[in-house]
Amino acid sequence: MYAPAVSDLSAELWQSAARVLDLNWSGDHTVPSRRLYPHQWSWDAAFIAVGLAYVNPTRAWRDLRSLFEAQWPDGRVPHIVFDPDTAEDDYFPGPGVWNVPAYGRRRARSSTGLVQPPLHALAAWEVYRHASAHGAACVAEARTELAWLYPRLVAQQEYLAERRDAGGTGLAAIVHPWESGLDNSPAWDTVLDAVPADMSLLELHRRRDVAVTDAAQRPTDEDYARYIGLVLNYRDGGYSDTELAQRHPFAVECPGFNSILATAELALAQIAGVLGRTTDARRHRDRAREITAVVSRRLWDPDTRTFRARDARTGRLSPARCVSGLLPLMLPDLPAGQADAIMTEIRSERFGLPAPSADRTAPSFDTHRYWRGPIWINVNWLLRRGMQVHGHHGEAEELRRALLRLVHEHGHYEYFHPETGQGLGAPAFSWTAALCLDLLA
Ligand code: 2M8
Repeated sequence: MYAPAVSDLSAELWQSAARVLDLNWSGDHTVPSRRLYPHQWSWDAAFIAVGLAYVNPTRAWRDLRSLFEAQWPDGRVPHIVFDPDTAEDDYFPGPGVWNVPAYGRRRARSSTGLVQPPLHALAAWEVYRHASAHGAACVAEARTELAWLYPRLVAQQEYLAERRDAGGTGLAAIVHPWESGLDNSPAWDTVLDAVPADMSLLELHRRRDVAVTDAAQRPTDEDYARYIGLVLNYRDGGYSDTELAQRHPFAVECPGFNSILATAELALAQIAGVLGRTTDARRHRDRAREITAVVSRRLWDPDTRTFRARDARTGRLSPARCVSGLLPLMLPDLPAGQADAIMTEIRSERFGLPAPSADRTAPSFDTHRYWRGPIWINVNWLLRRGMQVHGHHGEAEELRRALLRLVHEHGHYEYFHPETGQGLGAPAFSWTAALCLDLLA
């Protein structure tokens, strides 16, 4: 294991982060948190691999492989892969609700039918990039793993580009707030207003999250009634994406999700280059530019000079300013005027560094409730990459230090109070720990 030259304080943080990842290793994959999320989550696996690249690259590859072994024949990578050794009651909604066959060949692990932001190509590229620090055997392993993953990563992109283009515009639509990774973000409020909240669903199904963590820090029962209603509608349609906008009440183009989709194409271009696939590399770069152009045109609100989520059914932009609207900063081909506008928004009283998950000045801002205000390390890590892409190195460094300070003072929590820094949600949270390793390196 190699550790960078760091101060004592950083050494302490490095060790505690590595310990969290060990604690959450199941023997096959890393869980986000033992109590709250006892299965494997899709974009968590990507963030976790970024951190494992420093302390245990073999495990990073195992995590990604584990997830992709549960990939559906249509290319979708499920948002949760269930651990068959975990009881149905340990997470809600568990495998019994989703009723999905186990696609994986290695072990019978069933999954959900939803997806999450496709961050895995970037993660695979990062793990590969760091392999040389661990020696020749590790480089050889990384090449084998990249070759195994590449066609699967391409299939994941094709699923999103072809089956999820609900608006016919060239962007991928999400069919559930869970697919954004930013579950109860105010970005979905106006769309969800039109989705019935059938509270009787919560009599049939008992929430598990509020039994193991503070309900004031989680989505509300009304949110959950809508979440479950959407799951049942998508499930009962056979998880089909045909005529989504007509058949399903939630089809939204999220600026964060689509910026990650384009970033994945850029990472795939790098991977294709390593694998000697020059024509494919060029195709991935072209795709990244195409997606960027549509994000720039379709999700931009010229009046407020911000990016917003768009309802693919009505064509309306969300009125809420959220952290997802800052993520197009990750795109190198974003027009300079739009990148500058994002930086202006970050520096404004509405956000600041580290960025909270939603506009601090909005009436919906809630310092405790999950994706409606608290600070999350993962989206700030993505923002920092965006700052580096657009040459804002001073602010990227300021953000890096602020994130490390937050975790050092308060622990490896799932999210943090945007005013006091208090740790919220689950302690010993995997992506917080994993990304700390990257921020320290
Ligand atoms: C949260 O979402 C899950 C549902 O997928 C939940 O609340 O039960 C989100 O923060 C999501 O982004 C994350 O991937 C997941 C596991 O950490 O938890």
